[in-house]
Amino acid sequence: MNANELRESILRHLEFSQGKDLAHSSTFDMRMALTLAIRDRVIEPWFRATRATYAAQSKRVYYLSMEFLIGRLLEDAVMNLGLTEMAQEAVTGLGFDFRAVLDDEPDAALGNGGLGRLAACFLDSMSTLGCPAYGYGIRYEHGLFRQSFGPDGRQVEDAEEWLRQSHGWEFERPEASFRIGFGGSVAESGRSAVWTPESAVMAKAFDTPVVGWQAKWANTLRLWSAEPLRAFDLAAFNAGDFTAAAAPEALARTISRVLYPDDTTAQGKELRLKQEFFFTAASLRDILRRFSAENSDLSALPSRVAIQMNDTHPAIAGPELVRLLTDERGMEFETAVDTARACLGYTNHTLLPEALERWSESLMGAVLPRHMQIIERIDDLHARQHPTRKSSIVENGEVKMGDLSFIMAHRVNGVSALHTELVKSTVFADLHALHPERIVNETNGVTPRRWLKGSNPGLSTLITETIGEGWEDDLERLVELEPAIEDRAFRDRFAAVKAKNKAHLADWVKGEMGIALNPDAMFDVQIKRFHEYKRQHLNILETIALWQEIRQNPTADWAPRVKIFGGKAAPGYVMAKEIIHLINNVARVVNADPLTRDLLTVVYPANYNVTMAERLIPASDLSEQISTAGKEASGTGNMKFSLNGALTIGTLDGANVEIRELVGPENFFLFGMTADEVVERRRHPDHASSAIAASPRLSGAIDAIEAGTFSEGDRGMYRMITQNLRAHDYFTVCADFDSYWDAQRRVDHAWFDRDHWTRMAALNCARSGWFSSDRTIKGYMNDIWNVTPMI
Ligand code: GLS
Repeated sequence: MNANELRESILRHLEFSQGKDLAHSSTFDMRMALTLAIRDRVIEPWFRATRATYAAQSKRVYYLSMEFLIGRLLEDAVMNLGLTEMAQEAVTGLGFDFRAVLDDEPDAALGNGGLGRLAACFLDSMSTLGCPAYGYGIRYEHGLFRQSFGPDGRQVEDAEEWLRQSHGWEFERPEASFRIGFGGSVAESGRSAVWTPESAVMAKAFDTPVVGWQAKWANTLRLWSAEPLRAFDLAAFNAGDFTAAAAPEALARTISRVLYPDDTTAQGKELRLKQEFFFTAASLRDILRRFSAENSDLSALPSRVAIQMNDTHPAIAGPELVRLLTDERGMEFETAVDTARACLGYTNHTLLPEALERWSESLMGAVLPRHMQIIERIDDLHARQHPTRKSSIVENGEVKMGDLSFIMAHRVNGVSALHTELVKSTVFADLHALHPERIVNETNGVTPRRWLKGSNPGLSTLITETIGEGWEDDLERLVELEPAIEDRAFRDRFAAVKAKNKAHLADWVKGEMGIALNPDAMFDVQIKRFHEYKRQHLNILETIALWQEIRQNPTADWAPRVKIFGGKAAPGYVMAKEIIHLINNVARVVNADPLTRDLLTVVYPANYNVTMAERLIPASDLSEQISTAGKEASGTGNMKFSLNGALTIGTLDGANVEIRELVGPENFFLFGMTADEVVERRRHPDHASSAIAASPRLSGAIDAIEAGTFSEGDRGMYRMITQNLRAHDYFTVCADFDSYWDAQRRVDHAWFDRDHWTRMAALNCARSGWFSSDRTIKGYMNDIWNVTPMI
């Protein structure tokens, strides 16, 4: 395709898809026309990949996930097709600002955080590697809520409206519709049973093609939307009861209406269970339909189908697949369990006890009566096969979805080396002892296309000029940068790229928030969901202590810093919202202080999302990865920062451990207790108070909060935070404070030798190639799915 053809294609879509002529087209019209012109280019690789998969009768991967945090798609697709310059030329030539057109696309926030973004990176890698795959999820009408801050600095939540404008990427597939039932009764007859649901909705498919790097392959993201069986109750309408007339539709649509805004917290809500069953059941029906079109022998299922359960959210896939194989296809129960297990894999993403899903037996029995029976039979079978096991799936009136997933999967994986070891030694210790071959590790990764090539064009150009092309899908080639890093000229260019990215970010912050940032200051960034274990409060306490110390000694040699925060708190998570509230008010006070103005600034732009991450990460100097050791399963933001040449200050938690090993301990600012030390330290009832008593800086910071310094004299405002720190401090903020402070001063010290800093930053980039999600997906393909690449 040449620039002229692209231009013609855009004009054609403006006219025939948008119904506009160029003169009257809006930015939206241009964005839609460009999207459709680009989508047209994706069709060829998409069809080619589908045909090749059918022709080779190859095994397919089905990635079942409640969340796909895909963000914007246009810029990524244009880049993967190699059309960036051409598209820019065409759009500019038609009188539009290319950046503004790209920025017009809503950020599809169909996920909460790391778990959902990982699924999106995996889609990109599976398409890049030529792994035949489908992503299956829910087409939420409203993604993660939009965050703003009230005048008092508190988080305000509003519904997110990504589907308000039509979504140019998707294809509606009304022929792929399945009836999904809930409740009702079960009639047993001999070996099988007949489930008669009490209510049902239709699951209708919407397909988005996912094109890989250089368009060698494309897969499908299939999202299910819930629709009523009967849209409208005409009798009720004719009788004048308009509300009743609309009721069936409203009720059905509720199922795919909103994404649960909770990360790492189990939701004991009936609607959530229905959402989980809804998309899992529709996906399995679709998988079996596709299988049966090519095969008549169900025993071949595991050789053609690999189903990955992304966390326990699709865990009902085990019993549902057994039900489909037995009740609907006549397979014998034990054979069905073995067949299902040979297809299924389960990824565990967290050890937090509150996040391990459990459903009450009574709710499960009411919503999915047949599945409850099957779960009990699976439990019995496992107990018979392993009589030494002390616990069971159903216990104390609850169904433990983690145990169910483990027992129904042939492989269970953790998401970083440390996390996998903890999976073995804690939550699944007893099951691991019975099935020692089942747990494997697949350390997370991120797609270098979006997180380096697309979001950091300056650094990408420098890399290509230094080591040549081809690193985008062979990221370990970044090590070839190492000899160049010894060169002062290269380091200067590396530093210049960072400086430019920072200047861009500073412009954006000025425009969004009216705050002027000193672009020569260190940009110190913590962006992620708000959770006590992630310890944004540790960061803000250190900020307060630093502010106090600068005030006492303003002429000392301080490294100027901009502390940047970003992230949302679950609407029901009061403590996390209080931490947000505190950060905003510390920012208000600190930024107004003329004594510290040039040395310390705190900014917290609202509504952090994928698009904002793409803006912030390339402009960061310091990456805050400061979770309580043992609590962050992996992290993936940590990898993106390191890849973009930010240094990490962090604990030995999640994938930080592997990052530090790979980039070298001398290029990483380590602090804090290890996971074992945290457990040991918590045994001392005074672990927090003794740490506070021993640290004048920490007590000074807590005292300032309690004196009303950040709450206009209101001494009780942040009682919830300070009392928790003084009394329980489960996440050991106090015990780690001094170590964190010292590490931050090592950071300051390193910052003064800017050339050395740049050297460390460049080494972080050069040694981060292993964190490509391509490497992760190859691991899944080999260790779990037994699928070979098609390209
Ligand atoms: C999470 C973990 O908290 C992250 O550490 C991890 O990187 C991510 C992807 O594996 O999964 N688990 C979770 O429930 N939400 C996450 O982001």
